[in-house]
Amino acid sequence: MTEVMHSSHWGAFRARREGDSLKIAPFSADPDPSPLLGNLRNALNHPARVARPMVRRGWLEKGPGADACRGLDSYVAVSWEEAYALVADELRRVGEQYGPAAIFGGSYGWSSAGRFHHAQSQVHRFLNTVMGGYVRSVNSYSSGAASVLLPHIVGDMNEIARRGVSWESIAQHSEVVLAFGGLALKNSQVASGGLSEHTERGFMLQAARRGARFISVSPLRSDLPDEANGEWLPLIPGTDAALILALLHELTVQGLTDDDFLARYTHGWPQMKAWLLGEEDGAARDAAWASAICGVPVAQIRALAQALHGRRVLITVAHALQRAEHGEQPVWLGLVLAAALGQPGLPGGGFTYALGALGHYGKHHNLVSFPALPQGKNGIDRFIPVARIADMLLHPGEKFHYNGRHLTYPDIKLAYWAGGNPFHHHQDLARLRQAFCRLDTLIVHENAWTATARHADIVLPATMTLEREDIGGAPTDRHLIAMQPVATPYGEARDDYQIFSELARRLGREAAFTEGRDARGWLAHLYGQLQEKLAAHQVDVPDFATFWQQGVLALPQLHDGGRMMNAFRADPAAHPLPTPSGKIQIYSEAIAGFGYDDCPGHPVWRAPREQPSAHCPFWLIANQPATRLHSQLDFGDYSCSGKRNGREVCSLHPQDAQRLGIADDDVIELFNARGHLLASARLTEGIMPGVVRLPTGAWYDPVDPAAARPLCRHGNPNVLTQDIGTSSLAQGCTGQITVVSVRKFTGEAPAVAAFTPPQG
Ligand code: PGD
Repeated sequence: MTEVMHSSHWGAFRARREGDSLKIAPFSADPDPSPLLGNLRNALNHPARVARPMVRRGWLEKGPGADACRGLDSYVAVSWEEAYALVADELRRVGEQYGPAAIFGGSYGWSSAGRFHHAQSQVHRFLNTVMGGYVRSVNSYSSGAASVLLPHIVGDMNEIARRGVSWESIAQHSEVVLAFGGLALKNSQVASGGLSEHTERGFMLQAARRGARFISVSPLRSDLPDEANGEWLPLIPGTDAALILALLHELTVQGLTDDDFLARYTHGWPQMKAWLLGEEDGAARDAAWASAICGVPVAQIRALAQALHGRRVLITVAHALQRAEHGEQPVWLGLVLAAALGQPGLPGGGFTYALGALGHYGKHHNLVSFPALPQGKNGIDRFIPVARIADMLLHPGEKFHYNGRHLTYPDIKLAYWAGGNPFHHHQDLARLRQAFCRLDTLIVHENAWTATARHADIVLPATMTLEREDIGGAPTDRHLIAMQPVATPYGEARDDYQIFSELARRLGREAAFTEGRDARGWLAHLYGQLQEKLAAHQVDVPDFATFWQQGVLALPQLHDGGRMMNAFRADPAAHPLPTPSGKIQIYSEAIAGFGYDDCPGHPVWRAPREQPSAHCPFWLIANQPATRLHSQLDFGDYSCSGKRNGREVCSLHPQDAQRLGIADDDVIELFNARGHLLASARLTEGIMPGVVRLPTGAWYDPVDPAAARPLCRHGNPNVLTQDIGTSSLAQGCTGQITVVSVRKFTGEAPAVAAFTPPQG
């Protein structure tokens, strides 16, 4: 086969098929390609792929209904004809009997980079145009807390993350980059829609050579790359809010706050200051107070406060920190710290949310963005915050708090999922299984037999990106990529679009769904819309056929990093922030008015409900993996090369290992009240004692899926994490940290079976 252009969330590339394997060459303009490309090499024909439509035996024999056998049952292969009939009949039944408000179509997940075949968009469009709507989910697992909080206190998250302070500006101007949660390159190597140039490493090197001081506040040393030549400030997981409060206290009592900035550009500093100083309750949030919580010595806290004064300081708070109980607090405090230093709106200074958490952030925007597939109109106005799915399924009709509203969980009968893996992304997987067991029907389109597919009633084999045409692009990526197919579909796999088009036809709504276009027709149509948008700016680009043939289109960009804060600083009256006061809200009357103790009107420290104890003495950090994107292609070459004996690797400090009699490479067991898992031990000084790290993304592989406390033999940390919201404000995902016990596993460790398809 000839070489073609293609793209993924982790980079653009050229690919050629050679037998069963793919030859991949990174995009020539990419200065630092991601090794994740290696996961595509063996993906096409991997035995973990779904080859045929499959129906769970229990569902086929008993029909729709709550069933505790989900996750345990075998599957029966059916023809596409049978599969379409079953799905169409079931959608018709649920639609007629209960209406679209009984269908959950959130279908959260990253799916693949192509913008047309983006599976989640396909599900939404299908349910809107064919079924009249669905119950949706809002926000993301990535930034559930921040995306709700930031509009109350400064503005839309995209303005303060994607359009935050640019990497160029950091390379040129920042003197101190204080990164809560670090700036790990494993995170910025991915961006939804694709990333043709990985530039973070180069920018950090440039800044460090100029003398910028990078400080990574994290329990893990690996959260800052060597190129930053920075410092590691270890702290106890989840305690950044306490540390920042102490920095603010120190700046205040030393008279180092920028009071002119605070008076002119912020709202609520007097309330915050009174609380910091303990004027209300006699409890000063000083260095000694914080040190007892976060484990950073008092002298180090004081020295850091001094080091921030009088310098061009950039504060950033990683996604990871807000993916924890009370995750709103460190985000809010990072902004307050930048304001107290008078930095927002200065070149290379201020607050930028989640820099380096994705390859999108700190980049420039394209002049116009590639149009999204139109979603149609959702006739149902009911939603859940995305990470509340198990609560919704387990507690229909119950009330819950969210962002000042008191909402009710709907009664869902059918869930439709394509392009996501809830048995990867959700917390407390035993509870999630119970929740899914209450559905009448779970329909999943998947490339591969993920744990989600193994819990579904109907599994429809979807093509993977390499097997179809698409267009890859992101609003901050200056290359639009023609994603040309490199292989024919595996087995009987079909495109999500093809599947939905046929279902739409059977349900009498084909024209509404397809608008008379096939996939190529949609690509040409969306590209045509892009052409029109560019033409409005007097920019001519080649026609679709030429673009398709050349494979890449360079797009004009804006240089608008930090635009909202820069304009606000320059003239706050003319360019107020989109907040009630028009200023940075250190105090928010709106949030205070909601009356939530777990997220009051100004940022605070709140201890999490679970803390290390005699039962569970360790903090577990379940962060993003370095060898794959989330759970995607966990069976890929590169992902597997990071495992040991097929199990995920858990890092722990040698002191802890010695005390527990654990050696490098030993199989260890992590456990708590929710479940247990096996992993391979790796000893490293680059982690705080008392903390263990196990990345997410190993496919859930329970020995007994129905056990109350299942054992995952592969090492999926979400068998252990807590399924609670960040707070009543945002109800975001809290999967980043939890408490566990650790011991050496003795006896015969069960072999990993995650990539062996279920019995058919
Ligand atoms: P992915 O592994 O990307 O994870 O959760 P998400 O569900 O997005 O799942 C995408 C799925 O789509 C894969 O199974 C892939 O095979 C499938 N797929 C790919 N292309 C296609 C396609 O074209 N069609 C169809 N039908 N399927 C396709 C990610 C989520 O996990 C996120 S964003 C975050 S930030 C969270 N992070 C954490 C965390 O830090 N800690 C914990 N404990 N848990 C987390 N979960 C969250």
